[in-house]
Parts: sequence; structure tokens; C-alpha cells
Amino acid sequence: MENLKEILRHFPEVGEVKMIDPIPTGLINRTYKVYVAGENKIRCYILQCINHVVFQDIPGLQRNIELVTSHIRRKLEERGEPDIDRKVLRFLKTDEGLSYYRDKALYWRVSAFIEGSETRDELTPRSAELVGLKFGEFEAMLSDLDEPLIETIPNFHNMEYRLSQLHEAVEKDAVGRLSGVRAIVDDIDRNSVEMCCAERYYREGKLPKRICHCDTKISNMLFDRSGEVLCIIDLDTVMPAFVFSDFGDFLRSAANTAPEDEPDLGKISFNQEIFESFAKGYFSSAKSFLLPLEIELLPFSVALFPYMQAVRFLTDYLNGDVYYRIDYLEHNLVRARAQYKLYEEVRKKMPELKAYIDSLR
Ligand code: GN1
Ligand code: MG
Repeated sequence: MENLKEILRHFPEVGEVKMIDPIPTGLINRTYKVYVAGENKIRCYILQCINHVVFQDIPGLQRNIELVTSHIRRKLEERGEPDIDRKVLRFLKTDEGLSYYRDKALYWRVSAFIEGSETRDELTPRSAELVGLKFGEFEAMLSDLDEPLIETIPNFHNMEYRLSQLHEAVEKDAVGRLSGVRAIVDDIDRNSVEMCCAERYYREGKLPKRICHCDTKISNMLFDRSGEVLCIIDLDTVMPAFVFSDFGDFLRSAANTAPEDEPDLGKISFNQEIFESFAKGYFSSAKSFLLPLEIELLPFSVALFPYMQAVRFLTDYLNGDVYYRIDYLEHNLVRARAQYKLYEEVRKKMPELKAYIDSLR
């Protein structure tokens, strides 16, 4: 706590800290809620230690975030939107005028906590439509950002690259876990050519990259108490990617009937109703800029993301759990199996998914 207070002293706006609570979400960064004595009530901030092993260019990452949040802020102002500080994140400057503070090897940042905001674990079909609309809007607002953004994690949603990482981990078998997972590695390999179609379209010049969020899950959205979406958070991975990344990755968590690390595979299925409402909302705000091929690939992306996540969790399991935070020894394997099961469930529903997207065109 003393050490954290010392860090906070470099952000002059913060003032006198009363209390600091860890927020135990997210698999990558460390996050805290900071309570500060205000004039007549307590104010709060969010303090984060950015994982510099995962994100190797933090000045570049913070520059992305500054560009994105100021662009969105400008758009909201132009639209005459009320209450803007609750609709886009605001990061504090350090005494040196930077949006992050470096303490030896560690990088810290602080944002204003949005009063009255909360996160949700589940969606109803009605709220899924609104959330879809908001993500489409987020992408639409960023579609005319001229400044180039860096890839904060190079090849982040590149399926070919993720498979090459898996194959490297299989080759090394660093901690002797391969013999227990041969079957799922084979399953993954059987589908790999099909799951890498987007990278091929990109090389052929048919599919563009656009600025996407790249970590669209329900827990990365803030709601007000009445359930209205306020703001999209966790902007570390905002970068150029295939536009369907945000669509597919969101449904990976939102339309899964179980948590992403569900050990009982029987509980995992794909909720078609959530898919339809989300797609409807997304389409209404994104159709103005989506190309026909991008629309055609939306159902594919719903299968791609559980598949990619299975590959990523399994790779980390084979490497000895060096990337994702785990709660127990086999956690990454349980996650990989759960995601692979979701992928299989999505595949079974592919004809229905395609028919629904066609009906929206
Ligand atoms: C990581 O840290 P968190 O929970 O926001 C990961 C995502 C994965 C997700 C799986 C930078 O996100 O890509 O989809 O875990 N973020 C990074 O839950 O790797
Ligand atoms: Mg994240």
C-alpha cells in the first residue's frame, strides 16, 4: 500500500489517498481502486500496473490510448452528447505531463473512476442488442482516425501466428505436458487451414484491417445502474485488426452458456438468441462501413475466436503457464478444452448463423 501511494504521488490530480483495494479481474494487468478524500465526498480512481512482459512498447500503447480516447471525446462533443466524462475514459497526467509513470521496470497509469458504473457478467437478449450497437459505434467512431496506431501486441489476432506459437510449444514440450494433450492438438490441426482464411484474404488484398478493440467481452464494458451501456474500457489492445475480431470475440464470452473456464463440458453451448440480438445491434451501427466480405465473415469469426482462444490457452499450458494468470495447476488446459468445446458448438450452428446474417443484409 505504501508503495502504491508513492506511485500515486506522481499523479498530482489524485491528492490524499484514503484506501486502495485490489480489483481481481483481468488475466494480464494488475488493477486497483483508489479512494481519495474530495471536497464533500469520496472520489475514486483506477490505478493499473501495465504488464510490460505482454505489452513491450508501453509508450506506444499509451499513445494509442490517448489518440483513441481524445478522438472519441471529440466525436461525442460534436454530437452534443451530455455527460461525456462517463462515456469515455479519462487518464491522468503525471507531474512530467505523461499518461504513465515508470517506476524502475514497472509502468503505472491512473484513470478517473466513472461514478455509478458497474460491470456485468451476463447479458439478456435485450441488452445484447444495445451492446452490439455500442461496439459498432465504437468502431464507426474510430473509422476516420487518421493517425496510425501500433499493434500493441504484434500479430495479436493473427491465427496463423497463434498456430505457429502452438507448434513451437509442441516441439519444445518445455514441461512435459504434451503426452496428455495430443488429442486436442490433433483436433486443432485438422481445422487449421479453414481457420486461417482471413490471413489469406488479407494477403490477397481483399480484407482490410481497421481499428478494433480486440478484447471485447462483457466485463470490458461499463453499465450504469439501469443497465445502459456507458463506456468501453480496457483499451490496451485497441489496434488495427480484422473488423470481425470484435464481433467474434464478444460472442465468445457473451453467447457461451458457461464461463470461459467451465470444467463441465456438458454445460457449454452457444446461445443463438444472444447472437441474433447482438448481431442486429452491431449491424445497425456498423453496416455503414462494412465491406461485403467483412459481413460474409461474421459467422466465421464466431467460430474463429473460441478456436483461437483454445490455441492460446493450450500453448500457454504447454509452455508451463507463463502468460495467463492461473488459479490452479490445470487451469489453462481446462480453459483450452472449454473453448474448443464452444468452437464445436458454434460449428454445429453455422447454417443458422449464416442465415441470420443474410437476413440482416
Ligand atoms: C486476456 O486480461 P484480460 O482478461 O483483459 C487476453 C485476451 C483474452 C482473455 C481471455 C492482452 O484479457 O486476449 O481473450 O484474456 N488479453 C491479452 O479471457 O492477451
Ligand atoms: Mg484485456
